[in-house]
Amino acid sequence: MNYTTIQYGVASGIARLTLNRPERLNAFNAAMHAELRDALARAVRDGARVLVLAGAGRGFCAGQDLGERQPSPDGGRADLGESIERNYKPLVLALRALPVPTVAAVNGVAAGAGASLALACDLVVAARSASFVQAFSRIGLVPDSGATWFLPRLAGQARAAGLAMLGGRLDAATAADWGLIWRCVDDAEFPAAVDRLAAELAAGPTRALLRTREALQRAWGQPLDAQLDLERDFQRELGNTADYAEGVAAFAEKRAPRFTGG
Ligand code: LHQ
Repeated sequence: MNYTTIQYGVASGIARLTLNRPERLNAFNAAMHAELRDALARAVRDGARVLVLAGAGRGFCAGQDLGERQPSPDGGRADLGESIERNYKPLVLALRALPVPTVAAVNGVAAGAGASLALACDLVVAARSASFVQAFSRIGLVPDSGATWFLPRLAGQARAAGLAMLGGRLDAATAADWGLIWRCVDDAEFPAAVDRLAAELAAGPTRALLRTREALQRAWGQPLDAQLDLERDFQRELGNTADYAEGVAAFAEKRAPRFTGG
């Protein structure tokens, strides 16, 4: 598939996927959804060990392209549920299930479903000038693409309600203070910080990182006893991997491990 709304490339185990409609702050249209789905699957086929999601130009992603989903002239009966069913839900689930760690490199404003997309990634690093906007209430909608699930879990109920109901801009530094994202870095250091993070994850014990994602996610929905069982099962599995053997050998030999993801 040829891409017209995203840029895609893989090098040194790092797949970089850049939303590329800068004149619309990288808002989603139907083509971008199709290309994103294609590129996520391609990154795995290309042997990537980490996926970095970023935006071209001054924004990260402004959510749904509002020019494409206008209310119908006869009284606002556009079926937005269909957009979610067909595009947003599969995208969020595909990201959460991607068999490599994911990084959202939030270079600028992330609004509406664009913010949800970032929060669906394993780690979110944002430039200090970036911001997060739960734009939905401003246009009479409910937060979607997982926002009502992510926000209270990450930032707590009170902050989730303020963000979602008021729809104001949250600057990247406050987003980091509130635990919504992993880190906020100065703009000048942002590209290098993203590269370092991506390289570290690409050289990591991929299977262990994926089981870590899964364990952290399942912890939200089950009691401690069940979580301890899950950790036991994952540890049992990972104890038989080449990466565990390598990690222990590297420790004994006082050198950095060379993980292969196996
Ligand atoms: C845009 C957009 C945009 C088109 C900026 N569309 N052009 C799911 C199911 C189905 C349908 C409904 O939606 C959903 C999920 C959602 O994502 S709903 C939420 C949709 N997104 C929004 O409501 C955000 C709308 N945008 C904004 O509020 C602002 O643009 C933000 C806060 C993102 C950035 O503000 P500024 O930095 O001041 O930039 P700007 O407003 O000047 O935008 C720059 C250009 O980008 C401008 O075009 P222009 O031709 O005037 O230069 C905007 O019209 C365009 N743009 N967002 N979502």
